[in-house]
Amino acid sequence: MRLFLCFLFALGLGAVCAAADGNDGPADLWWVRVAVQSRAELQALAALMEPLEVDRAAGTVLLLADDTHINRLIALGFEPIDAQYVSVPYQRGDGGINGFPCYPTVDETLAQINTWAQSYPDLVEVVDIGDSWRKLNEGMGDDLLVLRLTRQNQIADKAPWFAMGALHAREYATAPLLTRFAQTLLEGYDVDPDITWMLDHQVFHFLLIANPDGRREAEAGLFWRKNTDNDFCSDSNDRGVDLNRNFSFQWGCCSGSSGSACNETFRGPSAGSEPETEAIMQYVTAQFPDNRGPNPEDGVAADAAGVFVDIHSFGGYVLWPYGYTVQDGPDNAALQRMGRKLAFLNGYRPEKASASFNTDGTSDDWAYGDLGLAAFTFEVGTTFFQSCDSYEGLVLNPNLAALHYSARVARAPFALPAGPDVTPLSLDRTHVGTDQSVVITAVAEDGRYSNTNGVEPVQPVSAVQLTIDTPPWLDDSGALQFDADDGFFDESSEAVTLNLAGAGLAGGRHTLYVRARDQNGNWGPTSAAFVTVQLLPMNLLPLWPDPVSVLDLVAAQNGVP
Ligand code: 0X9
Ligand code: ZN
Repeated sequence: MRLFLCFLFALGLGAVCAAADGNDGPADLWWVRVAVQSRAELQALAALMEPLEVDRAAGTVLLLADDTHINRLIALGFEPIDAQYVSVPYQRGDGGINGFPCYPTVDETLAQINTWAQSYPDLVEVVDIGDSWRKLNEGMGDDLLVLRLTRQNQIADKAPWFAMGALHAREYATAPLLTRFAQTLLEGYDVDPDITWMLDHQVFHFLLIANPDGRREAEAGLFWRKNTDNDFCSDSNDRGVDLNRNFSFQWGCCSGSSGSACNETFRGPSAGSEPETEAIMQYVTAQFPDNRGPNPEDGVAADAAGVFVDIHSFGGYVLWPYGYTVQDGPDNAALQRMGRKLAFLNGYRPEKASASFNTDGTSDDWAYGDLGLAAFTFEVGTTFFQSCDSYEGLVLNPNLAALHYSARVARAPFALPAGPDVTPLSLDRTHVGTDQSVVITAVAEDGRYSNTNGVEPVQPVSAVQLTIDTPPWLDDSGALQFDADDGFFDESSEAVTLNLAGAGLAGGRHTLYVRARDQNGNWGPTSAAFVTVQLLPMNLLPLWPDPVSVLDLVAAQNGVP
């Protein structure tokens, strides 16, 4: 069961709720500021957990705390003043592939999808997009399930984002990485401001396991790559079609695949012959706009929406189309720019997919070549059966950061990566009275590119703006402007500040949207923060209700009579 602990602020006008998972899963982490009255109190607190920042003048201490810590703090009579969500820490599930407990099996992944559908009915839809080869031909096998995430609301024009894992069965880390990314989205809704606006205004399509038949063979320990189509190289462990050579754009064109059935890169008998590739192409075509012009040399419009990511392993690359030819496509500069941005985040090498050798019939060439989507292949990790230690230590977090970025630009992936990032964005308080201001600081940074393969040009930041409750891509006419801390917008990295008065804002939680522009006029992606406006002046309110009632509240929330 999932319980919620709420920290009540100032007569309950604002509340921050932490999901307390009991034994069900990981606990959320919070930055919590706690009031301390004396050195002795601080000492007592330090015995419990590490004070990260002590402000003696204000009598506050900053802590990193999970729900258990927070319960303990409250029980000891400490007063949490504010709390800011950090993240849900990663925790291995039970089970997993034999010898690799960090990688959920096909069965576990499909069960997880259905569990999430039950737990998050306002965010999750499960779409059966077709059958695997075995299900279609042998009566066993699996449905191809898309985990579709978006907040059910009235918002129109949602930008689409698609990712798939395990198209190549043996690439163990791929599906778990995406599963984990989906989990961060689900658990971050209404808690993390960026995840909240993304789920409000975008749709995420996860085909976590694109090749379940092959994956089941790989789970049994075989280095299985293809699907299990038994019409080719029949009844052997080399049977099947390489699904990443079977997509219908430039299929078999360019010596980038094999016509021999037992080969690893066997392209199949015809373009899109396999049920898995057919289902993917049909689904993606139905869910995404067609951004292509009538001629192959027509580029995609700068404001075109749609990101497509295919996760593979291994090698440490961020690849973009085309793979079938060494010629640059019409949008190569934009794809390269976004590729360098993604590579900055996951630390990999950004390359056009044909850099080392040609491949034809791949998923990314199809998604870009046919539909004009910003399509990328990540080659994560250093081996197919990546150990859990290196997956958790090296692969997971940098790739979650890259995926998160790919999602934040889904509305205009051919344009937004040219603009500056706003990072970090911070507020000096999460709750503000109507007689107070909140000081918003940020760094706008235009140069967050990997320059390990060519150098991406960078421009000075020219403006940073804030809109309240309306995302800037919908309407920025009422935007407030940040000041450059050094007085001038003339560098590619600018520290900026804006004082936002609580006066005039309605009570309750607001979303602050911040974005920056460079001197070429390119806006970067939006970063958001939450602030809660207290209708009465903060200094007239007690900071915390009577401790006994708080303990009662926590007990009640935990079902203790
Ligand atoms: O060969 C492939 O399909 C990919 N490598 S893997 O080891 N995962 O099999 C590379 C594909 C490169 N080409 C494109 N991304 N277009
Ligand atoms: Zn692969």
